Amino acid sequence: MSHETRTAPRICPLCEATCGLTLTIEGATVTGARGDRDDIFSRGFICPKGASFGGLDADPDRLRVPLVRGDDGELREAAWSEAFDLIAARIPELTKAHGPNAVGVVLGNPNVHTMAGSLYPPLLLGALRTRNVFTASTLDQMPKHVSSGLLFGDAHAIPVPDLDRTDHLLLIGANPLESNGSLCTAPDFPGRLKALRRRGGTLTVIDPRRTRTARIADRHVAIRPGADALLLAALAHTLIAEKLADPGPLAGHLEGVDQLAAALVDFTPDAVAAACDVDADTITAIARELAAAPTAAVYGRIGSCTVEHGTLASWLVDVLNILTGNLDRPGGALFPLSATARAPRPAAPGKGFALGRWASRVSGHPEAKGELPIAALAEEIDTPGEDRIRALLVIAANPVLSAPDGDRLDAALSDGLDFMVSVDPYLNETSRHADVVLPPPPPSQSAHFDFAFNGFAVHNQVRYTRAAVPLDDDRMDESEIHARLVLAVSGTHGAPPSAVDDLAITTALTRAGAPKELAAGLTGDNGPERRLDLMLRLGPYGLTLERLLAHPHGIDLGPLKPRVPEVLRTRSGRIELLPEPIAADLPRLRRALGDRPAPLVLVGRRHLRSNNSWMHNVGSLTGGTNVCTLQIHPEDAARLGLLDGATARIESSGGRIEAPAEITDTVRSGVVSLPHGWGHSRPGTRMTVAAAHPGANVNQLLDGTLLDPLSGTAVLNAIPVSVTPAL
Ligand SMILES: Nc1nc2c(c(=O)[nH]1)N[C@H]1C(S)=C(S)[C@@H](COP(=O)(O)OP(=O)(O)OC[C@H]3O[C@@H](n4cnc5c(=O)[nH]c(N)nc54)[C@H](O)[C@@H]3O)O[C@H]1N2
Ligand SMILES: Nc1nc2c(c(=O)[nH]1)N[C@H]1C(S)=C(S)[C@@H](COP(=O)(O)OP(=O)(O)OC[C@H]3O[C@@H](n4cnc5c(=O)[nH]c(N)nc54)[C@H](O)[C@@H]3O)O[C@H]1N2
Ligand code: SF4
Ligand SMILES: [Mo]
Repeated sequence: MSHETRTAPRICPLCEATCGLTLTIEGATVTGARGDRDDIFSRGFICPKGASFGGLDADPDRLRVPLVRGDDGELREAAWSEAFDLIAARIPELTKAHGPNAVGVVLGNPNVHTMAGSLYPPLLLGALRTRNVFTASTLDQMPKHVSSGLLFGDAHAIPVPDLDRTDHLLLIGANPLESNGSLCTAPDFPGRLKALRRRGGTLTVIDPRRTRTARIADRHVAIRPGADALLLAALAHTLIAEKLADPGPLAGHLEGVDQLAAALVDFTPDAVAAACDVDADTITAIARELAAAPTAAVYGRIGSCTVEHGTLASWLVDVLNILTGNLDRPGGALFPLSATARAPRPAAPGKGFALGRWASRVSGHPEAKGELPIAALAEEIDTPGEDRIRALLVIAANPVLSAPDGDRLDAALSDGLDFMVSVDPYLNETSRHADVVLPPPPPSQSAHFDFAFNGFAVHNQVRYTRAAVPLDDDRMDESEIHARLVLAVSGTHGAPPSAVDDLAITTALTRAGAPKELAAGLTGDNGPERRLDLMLRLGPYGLTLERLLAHPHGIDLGPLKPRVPEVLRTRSGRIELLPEPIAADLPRLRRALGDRPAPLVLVGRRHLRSNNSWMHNVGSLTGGTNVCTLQIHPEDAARLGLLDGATARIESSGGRIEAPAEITDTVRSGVVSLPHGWGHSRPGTRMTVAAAHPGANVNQLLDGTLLDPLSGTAVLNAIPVSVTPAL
């Protein structure tokens, strides 16, 4: 291998911002990363995670070849063929003996950051036909999918704020200055917020913490956690009561306007003020500002989703966009149109969105979008009975840390399974239980295309980067890993992986009603590239892979445009403002008006140099302020006799943990905050740096029973806790 220094473009896969990077490569090693100034979308922006691309890529703890559990119970390195032989021997046998639901599938967050994770899981689930499907969505954005499904008939039709053109942004439970944005793909989100203010626009942030985002806002409202649905309902109520609601051209596409007004009648600013701990005048002022702004967008994220009324809050976000005439108009909230989306069809009634077509076996949780709540994964393994999960395929997920009650799940994975596979670069808290670990190559050796995030981007654009470094001889591309997994579980083990891509191509052509001959004309070096080529050709812009390769810094497809009514897939063909499941959940919200608030509740937080549970193993990203401390307001600390740096004991109905106290007035009184993704203290992992500073697993405070009922999403914020100094 030559050791000359060269550069290569690579889209950053580390968060939803999808920045274009320029990697410096010596031999086969990435020695540097900077923002690509020519990238048509990110224009040179980079954050500390992207700048650490080289360290993350070359982490010596990354697995290189498969691990297989031997007869002695220990994991040992094995050949790829041995690993897949084992899967092909065990999974079909288990489904034959116990039925398809005996195999569970867990899909984690990085699947939306890899090509493989977008292209193959649908085929895997199609082959397995199991109902035991769990993903990170039920720790995250499932409420938004459900509300979009009900309002617009398509769970993936999620409007995003038109960040670069709006005059007014109402941002709820999101902290893009640390997270770089979510369900709103916008490289340099901080710069875009500052630009909004520079052009005379206003930013309002609703967050119980004075976050970095709140600090650059015109107005910060430190709401009581968990009360956003009430606040949003009062905003909608005010718009209607003060006759400020004006949906504009959308009016002809709405169903249920009068019913909505009636359903919200109890949620006056006065009625919700105490529960929100926000005075009625402030609520009225926010509603009036929203109505008065030339254009405005309401945007809610984690703090509005992973809460008891997550689906209602997510629904109300778009109700406000609709009532103010901002949905589907420039400067408001619009539906992006990505290059691989299905080409727009003429507007027509659709099939609508069904919830609860089946239920989980043990607790009877309704499915949403074909998924069951990941908070119920452990009980589906450790509760005896027919249809119990006996084998588990875990792809890019670490639910022992990311989901409620890791201790129970840890025990279930250890004692309750006949067979487990992990597709993961690390031996961590979850993958340590696998019988087979299949490690994907580091990102420098993988191609990248954002199938998911282009559909949530604030500007229509498309970019593709091929692997920057050739694949090591003993590694396997993640797409090939996924394709072989599909073959292994479906009894066609031994067929070439390209057979999976060919099947996907034939299916896509049939579905699109396109001529079969198109398949022969596809270009690309491998199956995933040919599939990408097909999706581009069938897509709304009629692009090709060849064109994309000719534009290594991307192709600008223009600002977001109105898409109503073409985007709607409801049965009525209109926006259904008050869908039945929402109406049926509103009495629960009404009852919350009378709840006595818990004296102390816990919320989460993210750090710019961290990402969920898997980036604590890179030295340059850890330490400093990126630590697992319990943030607590000085008044609360004084009342509880807690000193800065002292160990605090945090207890909730689901469990108890300990963490050092960090006294700070950035959290409001009555609120404490812990980050998630910590708790790297279990034996049998291979994450040296992370294990040296393990932190505490905040999700051990939860027992998995607290869910947003409509979406099955775990309640991860606004959890009643008690805090005491540890003795
Ligand atoms: N208390 C609390 N809990 C939370 C949250 C919170 O705010 N508070 N946030 C939730 C949210 S939003 C999410 S999305 C979930 C995330 O939950 P998970 O998806 O379970 O967690 P991650 O830490 O993202 O784990 C990703 C796994 O993928 C592996 N991985 C990394 N890169 C790759 C790759 O290229 N290929 C493959 N195959 N694997 C890879 C990592 O090693 C790791 O094991 O956590 C949730 N948990
Ligand atoms: N650096 C970094 N970036 C990330 C991640 C990461 O772990 N680290 N994770 C990625 C993932 S998977 C996701 S989903 C996104 C998430 O992206 P964001 O949603 O922007 O993430 P958070 O920083 O968790 O912001 C949630 C905010 O909600 C506030 N909050 C908590 N409870 C409530 C409440 O009841 N009401 C209101 N109004 N606010 C509340 C919290 O204080 C917090 O500031 O970030 C992504 N980007
Ligand atoms: S903001 Fe996100 S995509 Fe951009 S460099 Fe940082 S981690 Fe990568
Ligand atoms: Mo997430």
